[in-house]
Amino acid sequence: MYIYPRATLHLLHLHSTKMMMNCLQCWPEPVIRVQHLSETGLTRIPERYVKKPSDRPHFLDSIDTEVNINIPVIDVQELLSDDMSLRRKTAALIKDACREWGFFQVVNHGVRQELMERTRDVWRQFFELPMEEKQKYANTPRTYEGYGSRVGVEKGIKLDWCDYFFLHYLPLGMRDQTKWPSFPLSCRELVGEYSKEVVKVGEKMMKILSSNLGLEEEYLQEAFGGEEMSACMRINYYPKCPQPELTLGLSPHSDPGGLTLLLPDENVSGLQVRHRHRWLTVTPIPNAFIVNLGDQLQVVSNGNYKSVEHRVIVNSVKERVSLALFYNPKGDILMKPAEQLVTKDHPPLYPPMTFDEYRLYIRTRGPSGKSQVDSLLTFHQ
Ligand SMILES: O=C(O)CCC(=O)C(=O)O
Repeated sequence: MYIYPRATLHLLHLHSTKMMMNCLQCWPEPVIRVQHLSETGLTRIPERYVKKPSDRPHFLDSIDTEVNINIPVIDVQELLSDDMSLRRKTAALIKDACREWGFFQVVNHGVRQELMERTRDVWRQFFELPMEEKQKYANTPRTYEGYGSRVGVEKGIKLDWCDYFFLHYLPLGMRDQTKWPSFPLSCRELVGEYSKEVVKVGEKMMKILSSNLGLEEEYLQEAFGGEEMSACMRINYYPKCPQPELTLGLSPHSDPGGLTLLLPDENVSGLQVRHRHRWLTVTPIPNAFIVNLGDQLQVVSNGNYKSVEHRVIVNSVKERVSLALFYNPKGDILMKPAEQLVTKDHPPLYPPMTFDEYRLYIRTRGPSGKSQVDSLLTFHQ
């Protein structure tokens, strides 16, 4: 049996109590919409968005001029096949992609192309609405639901060049459709239909990820709370930026939850994945979802899976829209390494913690690379 050092637990406890107390009901400074800034036609971005030189995108670094590297593209249709060997072959491709990249694109996933396109279009129309209409949904750091322009609640932090809309889809008790845009008229209906279909893809992926760890197919889903798992969506809107070389649309981060299924902009790339110390720009494949592993899978798999750092660059020519569906654990159950993956030689790397506690921790500072999940690592006596 492994004992988590008291100091670690104490630190976590202190940290979360302090965070709870600090967690604001409103943002620490007036919120400025990035889209508004962009539309004023400014030629220099405000200081708040200028990253320090080491955090700026180095455009040459992100483009491999010799070879065109992309994250793996996996056809998942065969996961439904009756032929066991075809299913195993696809599962093996996913296993390799998880080990080498933590990111991959899936095609033939079963979500209708027309549903994907309409949902993305409806969000594009939402961001094109007059500001007064969008402001009706302005969010606060209490639940983050609604129209937002920052993540971290610490006063004075650097900001990203992005506005977003955040909503809860599951569990049902957290779904409040009155907080979703009522205009465009089809928005609520499309979001419901789209999320239902994408969650099904997430369920399928969780089974494969479980089996690939040598666990029962249902293990990860159960660890996430079974039918009470949670799912939320963040629709990102990256306006045109006059000085894209100085800022980022989204700072480096790993996703705090389980799995992310991202529908990127079909016309504008921007997502970069850190791979072997380099930032690589993902080239989206039409009608694919970009799947990546989050911190909770790193925790439950006891480090066998790694969440991977990613960020978003912006450009001066075209705005970009992306839809991220986060497949997450239920908020109040303890997430900890699976016992089957803990041995004498491979002790538990992470202390038990609920996803709600962890997310609060993340939201204090906003995106911070992999420092947050890494700070949970326990040291064994
Ligand atoms: O816009 C993208 O391509 C990535 C978005 C993302 O990383 C996020 O919403 O967490």
